[in-house]
Amino acid sequence: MEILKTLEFATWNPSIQNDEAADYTHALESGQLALLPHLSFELQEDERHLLSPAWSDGKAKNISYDPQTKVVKHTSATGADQQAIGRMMGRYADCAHQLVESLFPAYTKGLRWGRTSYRPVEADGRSSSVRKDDRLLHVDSFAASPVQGQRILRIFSNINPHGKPREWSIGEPFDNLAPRFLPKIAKPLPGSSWLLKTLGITKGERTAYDHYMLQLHDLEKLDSQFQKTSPQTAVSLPSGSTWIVYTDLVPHAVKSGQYCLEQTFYLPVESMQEPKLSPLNKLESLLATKLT
Ligand SMILES: O=C(O)CCC(=O)C(=O)O
Ligand SMILES: [Fe+2]
Repeated sequence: MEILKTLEFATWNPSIQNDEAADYTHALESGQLALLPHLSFELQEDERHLLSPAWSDGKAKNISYDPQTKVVKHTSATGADQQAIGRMMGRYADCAHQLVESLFPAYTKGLRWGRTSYRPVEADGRSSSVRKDDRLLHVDSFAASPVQGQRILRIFSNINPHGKPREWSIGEPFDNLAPRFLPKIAKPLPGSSWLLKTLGITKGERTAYDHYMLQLHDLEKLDSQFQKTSPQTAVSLPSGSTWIVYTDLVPHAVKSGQYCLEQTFYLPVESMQEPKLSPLNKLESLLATKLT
């Protein structure tokens, strides 16, 4: 299977035929990264000053925005600057939403909003703990925010003003990875999900599915042999481009790049065109047990 599915669209709401949509949805669900090299998110004149790492709070990896409450977090900006960041990220959230609804119309009903992120800091050389280091190959799983089986669908746009690509690595398919790591993962402890929720460590219940996915994420990052020797393909994501990928399925790592916007959506497995292709279904088959 090709890693990339290149789509030539240059608008956020292209109109496409049903069979085209089914084809794009199949590509995405199979683990291809949909790259739109000509779809750029344009900043407005009064947003250009937002292109600086100084707007990060220096602690969190990314500036974060909630499209539903419109709250901006993890930024040093205050007042009018903070409002400008919120407006820019809100516009991006709307564009990403239109794009998903246009290319994958079957998702419209099930799609749930996640956060928007703005990444103004150079990705190469940010210091962080191994578990938080996205320069290491991993599938996404969020320790504090269980998805309870839902898919993690993410839209990224490289808005670098100096033409600098964002460099990613893509690892081998989930079907190769999961059997390699699953034997090393212990079952969740009885009562642990209740405890994590009660202590406020997780927002909602960490299901068995979340447990296995988080362990998979952590074990991949912590395994230096795996990081060194597993097959990886370099993918260069040009400035002025947009890409869409199921990051819970496709192992990825960011090697370098600065100035990126990202929108997260969650999708129930039942809303997929081919639910069989979900990590939930794959893990349940491998473990021969229900995980949610
Ligand atoms: O910042 C990036 O390009 C991707 C980082 C990553 O792994 C993620 O956001 O899940
Ligand atoms: Fe990731």
